[in-house]
Amino acid sequence: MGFSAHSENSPRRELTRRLRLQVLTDRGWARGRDMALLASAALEGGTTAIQLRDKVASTRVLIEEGQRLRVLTCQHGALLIVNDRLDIALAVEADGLHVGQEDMPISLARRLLGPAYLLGVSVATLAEAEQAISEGADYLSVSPVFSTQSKVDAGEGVGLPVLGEIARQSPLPVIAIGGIGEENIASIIRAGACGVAVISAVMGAEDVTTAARRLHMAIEAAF
Ligand code: TZP
Ligand code: MG
Repeated sequence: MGFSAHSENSPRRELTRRLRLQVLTDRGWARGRDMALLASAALEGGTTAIQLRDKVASTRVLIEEGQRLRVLTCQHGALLIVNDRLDIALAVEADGLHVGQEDMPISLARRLLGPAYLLGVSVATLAEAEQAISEGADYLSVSPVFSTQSKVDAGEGVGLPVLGEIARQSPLPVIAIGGIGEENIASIIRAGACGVAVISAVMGAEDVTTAARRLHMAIEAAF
């Protein structure tokens, strides 16, 4: 599969469009509901990328879940990104891998993935952004922009000024994650992000489709 930011068929504008609304899977917020059903509901509401993120599931379960998400994302023309696990990204033919600062080094991930996979990198400073760009990232995720309960070790939010500075300096698309919901989405887009990544605002909702639709509309309205 694969979705290259560098190939002729996938110009940056198309990548940017598919980074509008990224929803991360999360077992806690799912509260026992089936992940593929939740993802399907989120995609119905206009989610443009699903990120498979699970720190506890077995490799076998991750592959099964990833394969189901692969089918769903293809049906909706959405991206499938895998958090941290390069082996799972390859095994399920995802579009890309997302790594944080404590995960596999960016240049090594790029080398193992080859050019056909997207590589997203979480950054909190301009220096981290510069390093990610020089080592082969395709997009940056400023993380966390606001403080959040969804990631225990996320730390304090870096705030809108840091997001704005990274977005201004970056030649790559920049999205934002952490504490984002309908109420602050416009400020994120106005600061320069091309999209957002969320957990609780969609995965925590009773009506996941409506939650995603409202976020998607708020993003589009902010441009
Ligand atoms: N990385 C930085 S913040 C975060 C992750 C995975 C959690 C975002 O969750 P929420 O509920 O959208 O704040
Ligand atoms: Mg990580």
